[in-house]
Amino acid sequence: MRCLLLFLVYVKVASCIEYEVHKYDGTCKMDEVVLDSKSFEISSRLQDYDITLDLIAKMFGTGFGSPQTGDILKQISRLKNETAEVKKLFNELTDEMNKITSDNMKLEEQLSVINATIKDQLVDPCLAEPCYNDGICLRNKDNSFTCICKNGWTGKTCDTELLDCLTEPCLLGSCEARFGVHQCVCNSPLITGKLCDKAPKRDCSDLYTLWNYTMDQTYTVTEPDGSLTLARCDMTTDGGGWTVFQRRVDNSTSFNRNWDEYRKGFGDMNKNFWWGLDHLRNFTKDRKDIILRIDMQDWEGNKAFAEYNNFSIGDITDFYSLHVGGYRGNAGDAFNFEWENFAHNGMRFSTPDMDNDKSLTNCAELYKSAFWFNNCFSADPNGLYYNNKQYSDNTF
Ligand SMILES: [Ca+2]
Repeated sequence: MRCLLLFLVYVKVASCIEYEVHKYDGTCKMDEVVLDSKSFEISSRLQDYDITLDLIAKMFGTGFGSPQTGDILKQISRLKNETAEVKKLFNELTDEMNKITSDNMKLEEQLSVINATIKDQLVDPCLAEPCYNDGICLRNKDNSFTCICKNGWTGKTCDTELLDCLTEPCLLGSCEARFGVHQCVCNSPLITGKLCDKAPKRDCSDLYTLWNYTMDQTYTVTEPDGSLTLARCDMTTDGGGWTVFQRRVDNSTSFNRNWDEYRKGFGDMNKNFWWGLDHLRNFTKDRKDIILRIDMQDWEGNKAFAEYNNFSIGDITDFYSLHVGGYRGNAGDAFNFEWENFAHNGMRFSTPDMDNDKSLTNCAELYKSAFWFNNCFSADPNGLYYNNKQYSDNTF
């Protein structure tokens, strides 16, 4: 294999058969030849300088007639050496650049393969693992997916449990066949869970209507913040489901108590007690359907009651002010009493140590009681408990 060594690089060279002529030093190389015009120009100039230096040297001849001529020839020789050095360096850089360009092309090829793979995987919907409960994901032609669900599960993503309530009973609902599967149908929209086993226990009404608790006793209910508290439930009076917040059956418990005790509650839930203003506030907060009922009995056994719709109380910054709506009953409407100064609706709660009433005196201290006093009252269920017929007691 032969090739010509060319020094003139202005022409396209086709004399290197199977090899390529290196554009910068004219040698034949297997390497790819850089066709960059800038490199070509630099290489050409270096070649020009070399030729020019040869011409100058020729003009001075070979004689060393004068010391100046000798110096000039020495300088020319030095410049030629330096030009050759620069050319060599340039060729090395060019080779290096070719290598980098070649590596770069290989990397780009690899990158395009990787990109294609990733792109393909990105459109695969099964990579997101959309099937729950060990369902198997199949990729469809249109890049959607189909889940093959394990036994007991259904739905597009296998997230719906197929419950056969014929074997697993519904707690607060009934088992009905729907779409070929037996499923629990809950007794109330408030009840949730596949087996209708989740329902609120906000008060005795929830316990009665949702949970079918029918005994008159103390149960656990859930406050709005999730904490548990005890509540006394009356499940027999007028349809049941009543949360009792005050109860007096004898004189064994004093109701002449201070603000903190009325806030937190006191007494024995099986006998005489006050549930507590904080519980009452939580219980009526954000509710529009609470009915307040007051039952009372005198020494002759005569009974009377009063009921109010839309019962609620304010928060502590409002001193638990009383709000009631329409009246129903046979005891008389004390809360919206005809003498305005004695009516209780809208009043703040007062205790002997916390006078929030509208009287110049302190009603709670004066009557050893605590209530939503005005100036002062038409009802005083927390007042002194008389043991004889001189004064009737109130149970409420
Ligand atoms: Ca006062």
